[in-house]
Amino acid sequence: MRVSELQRERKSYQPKMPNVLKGKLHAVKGEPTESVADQERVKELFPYTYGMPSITFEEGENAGAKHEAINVGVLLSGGQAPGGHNVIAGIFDGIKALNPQSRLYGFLMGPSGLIEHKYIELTDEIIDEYRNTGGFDMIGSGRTKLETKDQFDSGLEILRELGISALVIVGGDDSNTNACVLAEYYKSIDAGVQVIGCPKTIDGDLKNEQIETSFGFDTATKVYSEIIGNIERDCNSARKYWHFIKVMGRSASHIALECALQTQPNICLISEEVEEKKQSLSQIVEYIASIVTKRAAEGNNFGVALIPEGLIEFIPSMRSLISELNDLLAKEGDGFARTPKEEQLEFIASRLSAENAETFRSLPDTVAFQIAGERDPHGNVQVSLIETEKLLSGMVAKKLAEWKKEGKYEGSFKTQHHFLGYEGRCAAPSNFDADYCYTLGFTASKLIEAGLTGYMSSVQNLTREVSQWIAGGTPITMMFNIERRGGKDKPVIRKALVDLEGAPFREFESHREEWSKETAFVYPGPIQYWGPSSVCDRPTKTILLEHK
Ligand code: FBP
Repeated sequence: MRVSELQRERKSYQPKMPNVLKGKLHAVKGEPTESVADQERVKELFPYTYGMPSITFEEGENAGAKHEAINVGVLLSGGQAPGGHNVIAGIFDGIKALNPQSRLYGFLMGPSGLIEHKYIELTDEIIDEYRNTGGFDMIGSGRTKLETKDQFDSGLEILRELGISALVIVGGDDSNTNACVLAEYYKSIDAGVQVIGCPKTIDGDLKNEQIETSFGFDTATKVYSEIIGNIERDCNSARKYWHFIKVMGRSASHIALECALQTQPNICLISEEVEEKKQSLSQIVEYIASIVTKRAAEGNNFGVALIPEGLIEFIPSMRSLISELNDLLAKEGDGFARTPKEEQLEFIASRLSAENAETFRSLPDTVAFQIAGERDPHGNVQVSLIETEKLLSGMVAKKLAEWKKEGKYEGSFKTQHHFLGYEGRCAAPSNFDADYCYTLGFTASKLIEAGLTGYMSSVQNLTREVSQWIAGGTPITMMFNIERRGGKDKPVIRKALVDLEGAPFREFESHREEWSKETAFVYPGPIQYWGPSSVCDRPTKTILLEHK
């Protein structure tokens, strides 16, 4: 692999770790836990891993530590997030510190590597090449769902063959849900394999009282904010375009909100608010058009609007359309695929209920095709493929043309479109993510050492200095509730959407009126890896506000 100068220098960065992980420690058990909802149902489904206590590591003698060599497996699941390689490095260093003969195996391309027995042994040389780098390319990632007994048994075969007694699954809410199901199954058959989860996703929606943030959110939002700031500066220099910028985050709007707090754009939509206020597409369009009109009246025919990727699914009429479409495509997907392209939209419209058919027919063809496109393995609409930014700017242009005729708007509306997603997911991790990920990995090795299973590695106190971070483990069942998925009730980790009563949204809400009128742009600039700690180590505004 060719190595850049930055990478060469960055390789020698030694991630900071909480003091507690530096010496001898022991696991302190908290009270028995309960799931966030549906306690009886979840307890019934997870008799072996329900109710376990939270774990906090404290300084002191290692109690009951196993010092013999252990073999551990790791796999990366789902979308890339900056810092994944440091999680692996943390596990590696952790198990080697326990016993230098310990071995770490990486399953290739996500859960499918476990099922299909594709793996590599991760040696010192490999690990060193990837320390503090972005990406998941050390072992690759994938979205195969790990959920059937056959898959679990096939996984167990290779784990046994390699003498692996613990598996770390690095993933988002769905992957950690499956990690818990796997932990439960292996415990129920006394397989002798521990399963530990690790909270990953740039979307920031795997968080709760125990998990303060998922890794990758910090770096990805800093990368997007840098780019948004650059666009804002260009926008404020030329003063002739409205920039519509869609940002990733499949469902939750945490990314959009964090970027708005960092860059102060004129408009930022928050999907959760749209849902709460039951806003229609035309109301959203009018909201944007009215801001464009007010700015035009001041001679400002330019601006920046942030659109969260998942918006479309939070507009009630679109949500209802998508849900009917999901069922329809599940049943008649083959028929749809066989239909000639020019008849496909009508194939769908004619099979929908009257109300949803009307919504579907009102969409531009390109967007209608995108909404009817292929689902991901978890059954999600692939919102990253839907060009919401173009849909909205097109509809705003139409509205402004109407208002112009009525004498309500005087101005010019020229647009540029951007989608910020993939460019942030593999960035070199910020100091925060480099430290956090390494600590998560090291903590996972300590949970393994303590003989635990069905736990997620959890690190708290993240707005303090790293030395004061608290390392421990949270039983995954604690995060469960029952949700309707694919027509069935399933135990899943509850996704954290933007809390409209929470401090980050409140902060945004208190400023958005001012930001919409004035040009209050902030240009955060690129992530810094060396320099003053106030610049290099600062966490996101979201976590700072949440833990004020
Ligand atoms: P995870 O939840 O798996 O971390 O992935 C998040 C994400 O980056 C979303 O923001 C985005 O909608 C999706 O992945 C894109 O998926 P893909 O990489 O399969 O195109």
